[in-house]
Amino acid sequence: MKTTDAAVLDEPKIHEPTADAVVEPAIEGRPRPTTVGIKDAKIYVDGKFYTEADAKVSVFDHGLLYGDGIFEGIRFYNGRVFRLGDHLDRLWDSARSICLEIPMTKQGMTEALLETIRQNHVRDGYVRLVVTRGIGNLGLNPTQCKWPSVIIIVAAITLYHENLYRKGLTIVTCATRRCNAGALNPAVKSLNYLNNVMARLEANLADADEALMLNDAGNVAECTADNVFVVKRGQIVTPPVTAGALRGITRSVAFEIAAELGFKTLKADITRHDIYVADECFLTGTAAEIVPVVKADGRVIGNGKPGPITTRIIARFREMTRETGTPIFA
Ligand code: PXG
Repeated sequence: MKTTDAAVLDEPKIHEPTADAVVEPAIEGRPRPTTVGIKDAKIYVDGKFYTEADAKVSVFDHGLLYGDGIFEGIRFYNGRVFRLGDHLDRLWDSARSICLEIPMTKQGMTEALLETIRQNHVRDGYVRLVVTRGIGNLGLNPTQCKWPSVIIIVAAITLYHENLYRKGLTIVTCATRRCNAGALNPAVKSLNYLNNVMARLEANLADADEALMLNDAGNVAECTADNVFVVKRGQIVTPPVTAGALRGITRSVAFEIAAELGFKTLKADITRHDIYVADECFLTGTAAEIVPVVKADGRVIGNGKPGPITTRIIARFREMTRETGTPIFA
C-alpha cells in the first residue's frame, strides 16, 4: 500500500465495515405483506412493469427525501375508469404549480394507466398515480433532479367497512390545522401529506373514523382525504377551495348529482356549529366514495342515521360509477 503519495493521503477514507458489524434493522426476514391485494400484481415504474417486491425508487429521489412530487388516487368500476380526464387535469395542474414537468403527454399517461390496469387483470379497483421529482442529491434544490419518475400502482381497495356506509361515520375535530395556502397550498396534491397524516393520527387516537380539519380562521376545511358536506333544510353546502378544501372530483360529482336531483347547492364557509346542527352530513372522496357522517365531536347529527338526501346521492353515485367512465378493455 502506498503511504507517502499526497494524492492518496487526500483521498477520503472509506470505512470498511468490520467483520462482526451488524447493521440493524435487517430487511431480510421482515414480513413483506402484499399491499395491493392483487395476485402477481404488476406495477408501472418509468415505462416498465415490476412485481411488488421489485418496484422501487432511489433513496435519492426527492419524492422520498422531501415529499417533492404529486399524486392522484383514481377509481375504476366495472371495466371503466371514473373521471379519468378530471384526475389527469388536476395532476397536470399540481405539476404546473410546483414546476414539475411530467415526462409524458396526457394521452401517453392515459395509455400507460389503462395498460397497467389490464396487466393486473382486474375490472374494479383503485389506481395510485405518482410523479416524483426524481433522483437528485441531498440538497433540496429541485434543479438537481433531471428525470421525474412516473409510478402507477393498481390496487384492490375499499376504504371503509361496508357497515359504515349503512351506519355512518363518527368524526372528531383535530387540533392540527389544514395548511394555509401561503405555506403549502392544499390545492396541490403533493407527496407531502404529513399535515393530513398528523390529523389522521388524531382521529386514530380519539377512536374516530375520520378527523375534521379546520383552517387558520377556524372554519371547516375538509377531512384528511375527503371533502365535507352538510345538508340543512334541503340545501347542500360544502366549503370553498379558499377554505382549504381540495377541489375534489367526487365533490364535483356530488354537486352534479344534487343539482340533477333538484337540490340547492352552495359553496360557502361553514363552522363546526353548522355540522352539529346539520340535518345530514357526508364526506366525498375517491377512495371513500360518498359516506354518511352521523356523529361529530360527540354530537349526534340529525337523527343519528344516514339522511334521506345523502342516501339518494349515494344511490345515484353508484349508478354513475358503474355506467360511465373511460373503457379499459375496449
Ligand atoms: N381532500 C384531500 C386532502 C384529498 O387528498 C380528497 C379531499 C377527495 O378528492 P377526490 O378528488 O378524491 O374526490 C382527497 C383525495 C386515499 C387518498 O387513497 C385519497 C386522497 C389522498 C390521500 C389518500 O384514500 N385524495
